[in-house]
Amino acid sequence: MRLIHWQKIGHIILLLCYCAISGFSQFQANYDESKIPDYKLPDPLLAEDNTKITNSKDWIEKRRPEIQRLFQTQVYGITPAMKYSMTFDVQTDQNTLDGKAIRKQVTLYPTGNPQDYHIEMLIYLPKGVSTPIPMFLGLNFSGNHTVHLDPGIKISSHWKENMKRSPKTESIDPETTRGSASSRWAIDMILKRGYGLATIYYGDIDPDFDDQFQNGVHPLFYTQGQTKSKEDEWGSIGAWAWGLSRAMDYFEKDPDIDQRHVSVMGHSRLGKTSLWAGAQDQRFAIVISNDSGCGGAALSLRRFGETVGRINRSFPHWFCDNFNQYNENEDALPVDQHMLISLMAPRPVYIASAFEDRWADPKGEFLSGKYASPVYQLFGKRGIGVDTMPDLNTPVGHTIGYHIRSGKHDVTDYDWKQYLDFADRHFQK
Ligand code: GTR
Repeated sequence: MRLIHWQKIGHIILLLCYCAISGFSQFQANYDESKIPDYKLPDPLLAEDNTKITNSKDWIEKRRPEIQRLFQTQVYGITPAMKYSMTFDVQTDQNTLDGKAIRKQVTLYPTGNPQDYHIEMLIYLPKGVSTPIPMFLGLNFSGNHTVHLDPGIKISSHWKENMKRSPKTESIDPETTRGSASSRWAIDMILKRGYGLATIYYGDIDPDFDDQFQNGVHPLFYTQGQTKSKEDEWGSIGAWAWGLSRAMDYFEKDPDIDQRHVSVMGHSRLGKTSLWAGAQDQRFAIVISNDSGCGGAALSLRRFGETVGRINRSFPHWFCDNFNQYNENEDALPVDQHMLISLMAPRPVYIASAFEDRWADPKGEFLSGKYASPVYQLFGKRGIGVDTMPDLNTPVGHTIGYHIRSGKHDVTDYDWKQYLDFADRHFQK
């Protein structure tokens, strides 16, 4: 009798341990503002030695590097320095999209050796423009060939390999997927407004699944004997952001492109990525986050919708291992996402939310912009310029732009129109 009793208790303890560790199955997102725990955001303007930062010089020389280091070691992981000389091949078609565009397809060889690794970039430029063209750059989820029906877009070999991984997708005929994501890429509108668009399939840089970083670009950077990223080294978001910087390296060599006016844009996990790319690489003139949510623009300390613990358990490969320390332990975070936004200063940054995208915490995304604004003031710039969230479909902001549009987690023409207006304003077009 006694034995049975202890066995039962043992089983209950095991079950409780399992639940605590997995935490996952029972995760219940909080969507109630009144249930958000009290929290205190770290102050972007308070340096680690407790001095208050009051001017842009101290921000640039002292505080910014501190914050960047914390995001590197605690959140996204350190990105290795580029130790190779990248080379590339370009295929140009002067007459695509019914004569409206020039299409370039650029194969990037990050190590300089085509045998090691390659990444395919698709570029559309408006035709008939004699000056270098300002650009939007963004990673895509489903292959370059899905952004437009254009039959000339190459289908990436990495995309084909990724499709083979699942019985659900292995027999898909790639031709039937052309243009399937075109509603997210307002290519006609972008070209009409005088901008170019460049995009790369994110799986070309690092396939989006947890394989302890055996594929993608990570192994190119392992030191002798290393087989996976260390706790403070880059995960997939770090690698995707690195890929965006390689696109920028190419832009610097293409005289058709105005590399001083490149806006890096991303949606969702790729919005987290555009922010991290913009934070690390100041060559990006404008940074745009579309519905980036947890680990992107949303404040982690609010614990509204997706949380740090939930994201790390669902996607163990996105951030660095050190970020796991903050699972259900957000109060210990030395940074929150308003400080990621502050790393863009004084460059313009745009944060977009969608009303039905509660998982991404629209209010937390807005507040990041608001609480990054004091850093912009050091540069004599107005940040978001309002205290409370604007009405639906009513963009606000100065150097930090913000809107919440009606509808779901997605990228729509409405979003693109705001990004184009924002770029026109800041590039004085
Ligand atoms: C969700 C994830 C979000 C967001 C989204 C996406 O499953 O929880 O953080 O990034 O995926 O990238 O589509």
